[in-house]
Amino acid sequence: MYEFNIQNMTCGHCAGTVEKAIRATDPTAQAKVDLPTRTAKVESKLDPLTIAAAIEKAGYPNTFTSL
Ligand SMILES: [Cu+2]
Repeated sequence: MYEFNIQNMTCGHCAGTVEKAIRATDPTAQAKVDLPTRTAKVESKLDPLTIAAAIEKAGYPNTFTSL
């Protein structure tokens, strides 16, 4: 499980866009996007760098840490 800190995720629309980007990259991913803390907890078999790149491509620069 990885926690992504996502810049610019300021409203529900943003959170939805981030969640869609994650699911489009890995349909089997478990993703919990939390707007107030601008984070997403993601359980995925993919390399977290791949997830991070997809979130960034959707317009949200981010960093991640392993949980
Ligand atoms: Cu927004």
